[in-house]
Formats: sequence, C-alpha cells, structure tokens
Amino acid sequence: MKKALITGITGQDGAYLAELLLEKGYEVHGIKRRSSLFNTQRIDHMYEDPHERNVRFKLHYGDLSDSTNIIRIIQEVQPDEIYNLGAMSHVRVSFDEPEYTAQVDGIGTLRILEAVRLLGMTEKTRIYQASTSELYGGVQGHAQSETTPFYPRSPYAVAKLYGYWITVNYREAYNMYACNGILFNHESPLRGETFVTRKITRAVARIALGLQDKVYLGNLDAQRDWGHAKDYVEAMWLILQQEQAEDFVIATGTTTRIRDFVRMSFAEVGVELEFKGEGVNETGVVVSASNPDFPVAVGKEVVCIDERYFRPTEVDLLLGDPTKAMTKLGWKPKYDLAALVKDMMTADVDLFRRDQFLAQSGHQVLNYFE
Ligand code: NDP
Ligand code: GDR
Repeated sequence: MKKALITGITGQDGAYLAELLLEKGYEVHGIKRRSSLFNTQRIDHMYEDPHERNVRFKLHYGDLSDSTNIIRIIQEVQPDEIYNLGAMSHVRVSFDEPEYTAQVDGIGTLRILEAVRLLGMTEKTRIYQASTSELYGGVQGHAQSETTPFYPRSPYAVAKLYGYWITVNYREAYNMYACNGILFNHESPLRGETFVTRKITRAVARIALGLQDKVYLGNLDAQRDWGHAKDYVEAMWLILQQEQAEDFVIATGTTTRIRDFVRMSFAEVGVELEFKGEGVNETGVVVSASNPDFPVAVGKEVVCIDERYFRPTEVDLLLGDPTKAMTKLGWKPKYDLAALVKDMMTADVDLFRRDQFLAQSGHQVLNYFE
C-alpha cells in the first residue's frame, strides 16, 4: 500500500486530494495545525478511529515553520509521496503578514525538501510542490505556460517563487523526484470563505434567502482562469506518477472577470444584475428576479465596492495554457465555469437554508463580515 503525506490537509485542496488518494487505495497521512477550535470540518467525514486496526487515514500535529517536527513526521510516516499544500494562501493577507508568509510558503518548502534529503529518502519519496499562477503576476497580454518568465506581485507570490525554484534546485542538485504544479485558481464548495468566488456565492445565497442586504467587493475588473478543485487534485496526483519529474501548468485556458462571476452567481437564483457607475462608485443593482423562491426586490443595490479589498499591487489577468498537462498527463478538466458556479451556488444555498430556518424560528443567526 502506497503512503502519502499531505501538508495543508485541512484546506480545500488537502481535503479533495485526501479523498482521491483514499479512493486509490493509499494510506493517507496529513499534517494539521493545533488550533483553539476544531479545524478539521473539511475532512471529518474521512476520520477513522485511531484505536482501530488498519486505519488508512491519520493526522499528525505539525507546522511548516517547525523543521524538527517536519523531519520527525516524515521519518515516522516514510511516505512514498509528499504533497506540500500547506501555506498562508491569501494574497491580500500576505501584504499584512509578509514575513510569516515567507517563513511558511517559502522556507516551509525548503524544510520538506531538506528533511527528505537528510533522512536519505531521496530515492523513495516523490514531492509535489503547490506552485501558483500568482508567479506570473505582472506578465500580461498572453496565455501563461511553463516557459513564461515569472513576475510575482505580492509577498505571497514572492514566497512561492522561492518554493518553486528550491524545488527545481533540489531536483537538479540531488536528483530528487520533486515537481511543481503551477495551478491557476481553482474553487469549489470547500473554498475558503474569504477568496472572491466563495465570498460571492455565499453572499448571493444569503441575499437570495433574505439573510443579508448586500456584498462589498474590491476590484471587479480582475480576470481569473477558474477551474474546479476536484479536477485539479487529479492533476497533482498525475504529476507524481510520471517517469520523469517535471513541472506542469494546470488551467482551463479561459479567463473571466470577477464582475461576470457575480452575474453568473446571481443568475443561479434567478436574479439579473446591472452594473452602474464607475470605479469605487460602481454598484450592482437588481434588474429582475424571476425565481419565486428567491424574491429579491427589483432596484435593490446588492453589490458595492470597498477599497479595503484593493491590493497594493494587483494581478489584473491570469490565463493559463494547459497544453503540456493535456498532452503529457492526459489531464482534462470535467467542470467548466458554468458547472463550477452551479456547484458552489447549490451548496451555499443549501448551507444557508439552515440559517434561514433558524432565523424564521426566532433564533439568532450570525452575520459574516469580510
Ligand atoms: P487553503 O488556504 O484552503 O489551505 C491551506 C492549508 O495550509 C490549510 O490546511 C492550512 O491549515 C495549512 N497551513 C497554513 N499555514 C500552515 C503552517 N504554518 N503549517 C502547516 N500548514 C499550514 O488553500 P488551498 O487548499 O486553496 O491551496 C492549497 C495550496 O495550493 C496552497 O499552498 C496554495 O497556496 C496553493 N495554490 C492554491 C490555488 C487555489 O486556487 N486554490 C492555486 C495555486 C496554488 P489551517 O486549516 O489550519 O488554516
Ligand atoms: P487570488 O484569489 O488572489 O487570485 O489567489 P482571490 O479570490 O483572493 O482574488 C481573486 C481576484 O479577485 C479580486 N477581488 C477580491 N478578492 C477577494 N479575496 N475579496 C474581494 O472582496 C475581492 N474583490 C475583488 C482580487 O483583487 C483578485 O484580483 C488565489 C489563492 O488561492 C492563492 O493561494 C492562489 O495561489 C491563487 O489563487 C492562484
């Protein structure tokens, strides 16, 4: 039985990847951080009582900022594959926490690679590094591929640039099977609530159910190449199954403005929006509401701009060229953007129907500010 170790197992990708690897018959180990509240909601359905025999899903306390902890876990688990998904993954927050981001996203990657080298496991263990389209940042005007030079535009992207190159360097210096997946944005119902797509689908569901008035967003003109996380974890696994260690871009090859993602999300609940005004004064106003289950008043302002969400340096457009992955890995996404939006909206409407029920029964429901 193959063993995999996943850092960041409690995150969006970690949860989907763990599911995929369990399905494929792996023994799956994950590193979770200690927190003052339970932080395993995304993976609780995979939990197995550690007192039972033949448990295939195991969690270890750890942190990418702690070398000795990483070394001990890798020595104990003896993984065939390591997926390094752990990171401070929020681009906007990285401007507030640049040093911590460098420690975890940059040096954290080195800690994994160096642990495998020090433990003499370079022949046994394959390593996947979660690299990102944010590496391209300032590269605009054409689709971005494995050969496009990088131009990071945030402390997050600069930290990930170190992670990218140290992975390439360990592959070349020590002949390790270590690869970068350069993944473009991928979303899902499990997406963190403060990333723009999930923030939108949650807010739209709440507005449609009468639990919230409006949503404040930042730059509506940015364009992203969005795929579904379920498709992207499949690519991570494929990257580690090749004969030769190589880096791959994973993307859909289409790009969409944030504004259009907002429109598509409202359309799922029968609401048509019109955007009026410009810059910080732009608003999204309801033009029609055709679904009787979601009676939103025509003329209501449901989207406003808050400069707080602007970034000191923005990445205006991301558009990936996945030709290499499609050709060499045989990878092809199953979800397009419309299917992704539908999946996220269905899940969030379902989630907030519970809040609606509580509110209608006289219980207090919390507001979410972000
Ligand atoms: P999430 O933010 O959902 O998950 C991040 C994970 O990293 C969580 O499990 C988090 O733990 C963990 N983590 C954070 N800090 C540390 C630390 N100091 N030590 C150990 N673990 C830590 O991210 P995603 O699942 O969306 O992304 C997975 C990886 O892929 C990240 O590295 C991200 O940067 C990268 N990436 C993501 C893309 C995307 O579009 N989703 C695109 C390209 C790259 P906790 O739950 O306790 O917070
Ligand atoms: P990104 O994702 O920065 O691309 O990083 P995010 O969803 O945060 O932003 C995408 C774009 O939307 C604009 N935007 C807003 N963003 C947020 N979060 N909140 C808002 O209210 C808002 N309004 C507009 C942003 O300015 C930006 O242009 C994600 C993360 O998963 C990274 O870890 C990963 O590496 C990259 O995707 C690929």
